[in-house]
Amino acid sequence: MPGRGWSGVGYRRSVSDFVVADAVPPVVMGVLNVTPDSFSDGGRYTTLSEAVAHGVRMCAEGAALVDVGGESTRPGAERVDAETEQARVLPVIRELASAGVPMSIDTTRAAVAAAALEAGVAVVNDVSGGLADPAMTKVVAEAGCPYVLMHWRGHSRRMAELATYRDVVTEVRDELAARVDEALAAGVAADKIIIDPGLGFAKTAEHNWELTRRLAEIQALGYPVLFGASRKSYLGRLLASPDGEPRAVHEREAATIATSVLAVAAGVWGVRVHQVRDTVDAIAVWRASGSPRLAAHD
Ligand code: PMM
Repeated sequence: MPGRGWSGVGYRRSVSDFVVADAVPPVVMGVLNVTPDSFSDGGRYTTLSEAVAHGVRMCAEGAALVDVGGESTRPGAERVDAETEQARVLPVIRELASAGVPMSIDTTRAAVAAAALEAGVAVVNDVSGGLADPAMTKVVAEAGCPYVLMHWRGHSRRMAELATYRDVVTEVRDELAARVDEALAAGVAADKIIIDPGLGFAKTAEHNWELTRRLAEIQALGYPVLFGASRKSYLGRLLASPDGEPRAVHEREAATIATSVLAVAAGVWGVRVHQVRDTVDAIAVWRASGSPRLAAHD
């Protein structure tokens, strides 16, 4: 089964060759934000025991990675300092590591990434793709760990004003390619790199849909793609009430699952979601149906 339907989409290698923490693609990454203010789950897992229980649960539900984050990237969010970020994530990571839960650290800071790797995470998920902290690629290269490198143009506070593109897909592709080149130059191995178009990060709803429609152009860079649509505001806008009120964050699950499965059918390596079990179920349906691929990507 692994390998079928995954090769030959312009990848330098088959996505199925790219196994992280024993996970065969499509990988489900479960979100664990230990922040008081993330837009989707902020404030829900702020005690150690709640956060750990949720991480263990997502792993049991089929998350190949639990993505632990201690700084909100919600549009407009103010930054927290590195000490605060570290104090939020490290105790959770230590406990989840001793419970055998495979994890990534969602951080833009090299020092936080290094401490998290030391504490037991397997993967670094950097929403800035190395732009926010010039020391990040060196930390990743030295650790020899997989590196999720997302498209990003600036911190959350300034994100909205940076959402200007002539053609969002070619610009995201080219800017990602530049980040990949920098990671490679710093010594990160090509087979450790995963790219992510960064839905919602300096992107309007139209930009997100255009990237979703033309994922193949991002995949053509030759790296596995992670896709993170879960509960994002463009889904809230899609499902708005007739008077224009966006759908509430926790009522965007069906849309999240539909979007994630379409991305899987387009050949992504993984999806980053809050609701692991339902996503795993939906992917099981996709598999049982013969892993159909979107025609544009055949
Ligand atoms: N989105 C968020 C945070 N981290 N990481 C990656 N690689 N891709 C994403 O799309 C992404 C991310 C913001 O969502 P959240 O506040 O629900 O975690």
